[in-house]
Amino acid sequence: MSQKINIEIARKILSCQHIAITSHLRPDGDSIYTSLALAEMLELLGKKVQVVTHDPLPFPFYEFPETSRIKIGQIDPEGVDLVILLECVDVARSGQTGIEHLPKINIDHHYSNSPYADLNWIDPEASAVGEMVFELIEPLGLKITPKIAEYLYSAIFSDTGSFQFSNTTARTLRTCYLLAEAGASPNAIAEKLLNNNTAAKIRLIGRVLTRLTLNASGNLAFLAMFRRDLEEVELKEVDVEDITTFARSIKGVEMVVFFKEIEPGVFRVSLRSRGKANSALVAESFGGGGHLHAAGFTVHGEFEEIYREIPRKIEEILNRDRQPS
Ligand SMILES: [Mn+2]
Repeated sequence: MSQKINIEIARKILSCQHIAITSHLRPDGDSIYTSLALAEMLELLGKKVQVVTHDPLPFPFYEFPETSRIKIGQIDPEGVDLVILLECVDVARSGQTGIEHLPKINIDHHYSNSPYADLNWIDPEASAVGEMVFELIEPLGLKITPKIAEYLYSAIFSDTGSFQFSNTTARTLRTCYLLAEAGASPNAIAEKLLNNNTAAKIRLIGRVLTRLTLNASGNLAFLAMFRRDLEEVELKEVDVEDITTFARSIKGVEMVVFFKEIEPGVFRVSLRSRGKANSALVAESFGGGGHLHAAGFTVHGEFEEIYREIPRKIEEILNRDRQPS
């Protein structure tokens, strides 16, 4: 199945001249580096290429020189004969508004049942969309250059949480083996993507971690971050993932509940879990949503009250979910 569709997609790409590549709102390492790899591949074929994302790139990606070719905003449809959408469940997810009339290819590794493009390649078994785009190199008649290798490896490294998440498979490692052989440096990429923090961010994490609490049974960890924390270390934004990772590494902890003050009286609650603890189920019961191991919701009210009520309710939901039915 996937064998055929990648060849069909390669054929379509070869027949086009001016190709726009876009990905989803709030771009991440996979969507950014897969876009760059694909752009590199298409330019080797002599295509005219634009890479566009609706939203600005998050830290640390905007600091890397190779990402400066990504245009933030809308695709310029003038002369474009093909749009490739990476990891977009529908066109709306790309934030692009002027591309309805253009031929489209949809490449995604998230399960979906809305094949909205002219060619749709959905492979939920792939760890990253970078792992899928790797499978276009050969049908496009290309060789893996060191640059393509670096970009695709970076995409996969990002989306697998440095090969730690459950999406990491033999196929992932085989792909990365071939990319490393073609010139991607596992050490240089890990250094670049992981060890690029500012001192301010580490101080902030330190402050937030001093507030860590656990419930009586030790399976739930709670963290809170207020706007004054960011102000005091002179930071605007911080990646929630980096903070919850520490709490999630505690032995016995199944779920981390991270309260982040958005404005006075409004908190975004991020849930990160492992094993059977269902983050989506908890988030949905508070009007939010997400995936099994990562979800979130928003609450309004005084922090003291929220911090008394929410943990108790989450415990109830998880206990109920564990009852054999
Ligand atoms: Mn991805």
